[in-house]
Order: sequence, then structure tokens, then C-alpha cells
Amino acid sequence: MSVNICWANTKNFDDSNVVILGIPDESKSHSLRKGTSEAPHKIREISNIRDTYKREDEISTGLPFGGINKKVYDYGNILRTEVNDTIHKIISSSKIPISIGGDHAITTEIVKSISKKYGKVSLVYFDAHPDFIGSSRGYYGSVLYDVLSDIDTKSSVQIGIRTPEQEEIDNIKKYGLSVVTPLDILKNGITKIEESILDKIGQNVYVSVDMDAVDPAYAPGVSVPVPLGLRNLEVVYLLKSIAKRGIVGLDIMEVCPSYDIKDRTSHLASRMIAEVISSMI
Ligand SMILES: [Mn+2]
Repeated sequence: MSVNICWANTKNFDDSNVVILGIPDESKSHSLRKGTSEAPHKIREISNIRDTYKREDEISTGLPFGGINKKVYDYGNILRTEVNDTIHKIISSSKIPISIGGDHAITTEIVKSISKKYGKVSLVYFDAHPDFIGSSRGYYGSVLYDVLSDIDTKSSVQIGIRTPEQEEIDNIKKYGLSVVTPLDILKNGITKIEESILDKIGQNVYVSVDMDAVDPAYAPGVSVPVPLGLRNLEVVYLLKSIAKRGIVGLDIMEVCPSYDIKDRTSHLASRMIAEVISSMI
């Protein structure tokens, strides 16, 4: 049975400012760990179990501090082949899509649809991996390469990178992409990093979160975990700061419920979505 995410507070698409969209497809994943297609359902289910409180017949939601001042509509799930048209439908009325994957190659299709309206966007890409392989295309390790014509690389940034292949290091240098590693945050502190990111990004900002950017201690349920990652609060702090400045869309990809521990990664994803919406102006 399909269930809406607990943050949905309107049943009317036309009235909404923010649209939650599930894309339960992992057909482009090459990872050994399968199961990211279960994430849209699991994150919604866990949000209703862990982020709500029941008293007698009343159900209330445990909001981020500050509350949620946006109208949030849950669109349900769509097929991968429907991404372009659905994103177009959402952004053509200036609503903000929050997509839940699925494999990270879905982001390629979302960004292409977004750039048709907004032109080249600033991409903020949270990931352990740069996904910047150029020798293979349409691959979930080539997202950055596949969206080069849709993003402004000079005002884009990758955050959480810690396991690049040599080819990716070369591409990062070649295209002048900024990278913030977990060690950069440890060394400089979160506010200094926040400042440098806000200085870097441009007018139209699209944010993509591969859940493996977060350390496996906080997010074990991902398809390609890598130690020495970002802390949950660091990711949320930066997401809130960027959302406050204004974003044209967000996605959360690569949550892999079958490898999770007590659904903590799905729960974190649910809270992240709420915190981002809460910070939107
Ligand atoms: Mn990725």
C-alpha cells in the first residue's frame, strides 16, 4: 500500500510549494548491494512511524524546530521514463521538487529537465564519490560528466568526496570543480566551509544528496559505503544553509534499506527532507 511522507500537508498539487517525488528505480546501479528501489517507500513508511506521535485518535508530526511553512504535496512514485515530464510539470509552476531515488544516475535526468527551465544551474553534490567518470556515459559513476552541459562547473561544488579514481581527480581539475572533503570540514570548521560554499554557488542551485556522503556510522544503509564520511549534522547544517539561500530542487539518492541497521538511514533521510523544507524561505 502506498503511503504519503508524513511531511505532506496538502492533498492539492496546485496549492503546493514543495513536491515529494519517489523514483523507485535502480536499473542503472552497478553496485554489489541492491535495493535502492525500495527507498522511496521505506523512507515514507519510516517517516510515518518515527516522525509522528499518536495520542488517542490524534496524530501529530515531530517538526524541525521552527516548523514547516511550506505546502508540501506527495506526488507518489513515478517511472524513470516519466522523470523529465514530471519534473517539468513541477518546476513550470515554480514548485520545488524533492526526489527520492533510486540510483544516483536518476539525478542526470532530473538536472537535464531542470536546466531546460533555469539554464545552467549550480550543482551542489553531496557524495563520497565524484561520479565524474568520463570514459563511460549514462553510468551512475558518470553523473557529473553527463550533466556538464547543464551545470555551471565554476559555481558548482562537491561535498564529502573521499574516494575518487584518478580519472575523476583529473576531471575535477580540468573542469575547475570545487571539492570539499570531510577532512576540509574537520580542519576549517563548518561555518568557514559554509561561507565558502555560499560564496561559490550562483543564482539557481540544485542540490543532490547521495546518502553515502554521510559516514556509514550514521547512514549504514547505502549501496556503496565509504568510511571517514560527513557527520549527519554537518550535512544537515549545510543543506539548511543552502536551502535558506534558495534552491530549485533537491534529491536524496542511494538509500539502500536492505543493508540498513534498524532503518536509521531511512529515518535520517526523512529528517533531512523536513529540515530542508523548514529552512526554505
Ligand atoms: Mn553518487
